[in-house]
Amino acid sequence: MKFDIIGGGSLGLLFGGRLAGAGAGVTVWTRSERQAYLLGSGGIRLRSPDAEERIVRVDGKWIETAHMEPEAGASPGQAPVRFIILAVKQTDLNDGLLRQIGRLAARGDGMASAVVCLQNGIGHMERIQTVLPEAPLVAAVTTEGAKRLDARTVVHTGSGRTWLGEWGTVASRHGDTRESSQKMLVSMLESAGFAAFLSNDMKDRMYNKLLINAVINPLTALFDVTNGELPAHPARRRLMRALYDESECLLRQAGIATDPDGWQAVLDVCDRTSGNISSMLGDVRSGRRTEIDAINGGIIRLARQWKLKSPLNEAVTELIHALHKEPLTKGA
Ligand code: KPL
Repeated sequence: MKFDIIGGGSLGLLFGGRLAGAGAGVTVWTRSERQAYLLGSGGIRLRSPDAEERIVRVDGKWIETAHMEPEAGASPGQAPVRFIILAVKQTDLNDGLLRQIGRLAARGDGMASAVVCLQNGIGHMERIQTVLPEAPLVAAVTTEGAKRLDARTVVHTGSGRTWLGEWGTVASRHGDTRESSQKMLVSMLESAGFAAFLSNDMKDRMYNKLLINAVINPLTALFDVTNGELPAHPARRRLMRALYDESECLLRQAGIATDPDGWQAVLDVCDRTSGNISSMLGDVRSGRRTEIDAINGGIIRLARQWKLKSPLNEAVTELIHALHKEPLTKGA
């Protein structure tokens, strides 16, 4: 089985490294030519939480060269099943990148590759579907914890679960093949050591992951703390709870089946990934655009649609926007 991993961030390296370690053919497509070179020449360095390390060989390619891939039918002997794992943040999902992915999906053995989408937040599946109307899409939600240390090194900071399910209704030329290929994907992920499951209720799962991100991401970024430090302080924990309650109540009123143990799930993620900084804090620290509009912004849009109020989500969204324009320095 062949995998194209789009993005050499923490999740891209974790999934790419473990799949390659389990015998899959893996190409990691990166935004920087240098990272592609480093991965292709040295492989991915996978570190377990107890600091055990192994190096796995992968192919590293620069995403700008995607248009040079062979056209459909030009590559005899290709693997019969191929997945493109889209492991970049929502903020990096621009039309140019999606068109590159469309080219990758259309090349090779004539069998359309499924595109597996691992993004946080909501709204991305609809956007991807608009730009790639022909590609079979698989929505994915993962609670795996990973931290990238450098261009080649990733630490698996906490084991989680990954759910996958078909998105949309692209008519497939291969009928049943699609369902069986999703089963093969799950069993490949299992061989790579992931707890992976097929799901028929991906929308609810995505919203339940959204609830976790809507609490942890903006608050860790605003307080400049690790995921584990966030609930450790009583005032921060009260704020987490208030933001959780507002968001959960809104989702429920909008007809989403929220997890009855959702609050505990938020605390569990903080615990399992306690040494991590959230992706949003990472973005704020490096002056990059954050995913706030896809996370808390998504909740605000839903609230407006249902004529409901979302004052806390609005407040954290405004504060993160302000922080992005004027990053705080610790101790300032
Ligand atoms: O998904 C995450 C993120 O940082 O974006 C969490 C679950 C908060 C783990 O860090």
